[in-house]
Amino acid sequence: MASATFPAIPGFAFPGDIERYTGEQSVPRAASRGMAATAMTVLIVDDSAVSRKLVEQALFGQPYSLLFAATGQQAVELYVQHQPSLVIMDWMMPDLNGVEICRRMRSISRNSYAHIIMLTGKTDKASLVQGLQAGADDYLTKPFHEEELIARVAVGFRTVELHRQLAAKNKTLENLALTDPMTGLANRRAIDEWVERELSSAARHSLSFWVIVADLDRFKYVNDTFGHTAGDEVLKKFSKILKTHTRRSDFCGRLGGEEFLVVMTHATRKDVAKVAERIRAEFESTPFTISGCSMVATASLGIAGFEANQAQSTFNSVLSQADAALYCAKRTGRNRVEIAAA
Ligand code: GH3
Ligand code: MG
Ligand code: MG
Repeated sequence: MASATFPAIPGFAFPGDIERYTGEQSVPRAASRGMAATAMTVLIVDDSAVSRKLVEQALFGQPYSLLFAATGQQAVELYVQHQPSLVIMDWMMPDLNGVEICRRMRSISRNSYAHIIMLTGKTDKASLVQGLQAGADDYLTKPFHEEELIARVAVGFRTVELHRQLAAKNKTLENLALTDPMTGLANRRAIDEWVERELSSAARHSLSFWVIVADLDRFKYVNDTFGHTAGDEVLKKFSKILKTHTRRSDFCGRLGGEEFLVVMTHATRKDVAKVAERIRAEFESTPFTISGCSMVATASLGIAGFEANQAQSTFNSVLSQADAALYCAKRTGRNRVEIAAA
């Protein structure tokens, strides 16, 4: 997950007694302790300046950057702009009440979880249930106990950190589920998901869309002669060549076995043919040394696609045309590039 950096808020006027507190005097700046500037930010929301001060004093000496809002509207704005990890929120506000602010904050999608603590003078259970149901994680009643507030804020940051770790792990798993482990290229699942989207966008905007399919030649022979491990090395080498000869915006994947795919957009028929030919030539001119023996592997490639105006095309139809071109390359001698008729 990219860590967001937030620009300064030029001209952001805090009316009345609203101040954006950077913690320079009383709270150590998070950045100076080598932390991400936004990771340890607490947004304190209260219409009473005295109450805000009490929370500020309670958190004095803690490693948090503090932001202050005196109205619900400002709270939501600061929440969007600064993505604080933790919010301490008063219940009764002049414009929006705590429950409404909570609901609004929860409806805003963001990369990281925020822990919301309601700080309220209301002690009846029905109100507390309402606050928790609106999305608050915890609550404290006023007047609060300083040590308890500090402890609960620390618990909140622990929860936020767990959320962050979980999100990072999910991202890793997601990437693994879409990656071919041997070559690091997109796997069939990723190809299906990504290419279909890319194709419909190309068709909608009348852009070009090209598929190159490549199949290594007589690969069974490579395995049978040099062994499966050597075969794997050849597959990895071919994957590297695919990556080096395509742009970052192109898409390379492993369809399965010794079959690969490249999707190119914003390219002419001539460009694509040139790229495919370069891939073929580079692979042919890369000898492998296996157990002291030198060997050369080759690949055949088929191309299909369109330069524009193909709203009816599906990925499967383009892929089968590219496959037909590939088998034409196989039939006519291998180690060749064939392009489907326009
Ligand atoms: P052609 O030129 O007609 O494509 O012949 P070929 O031998 O390449 O085609 P065939 O489909 O007969 O054989 C493909 C071989 O690819 C057989 C299979 O063992 C091998 N293969 C598939 N996946 C892997 C892999 O992950 N690693 C290795 N080493 N070999 C693989
Ligand atoms: Mg093959
Ligand atoms: Mg094959």
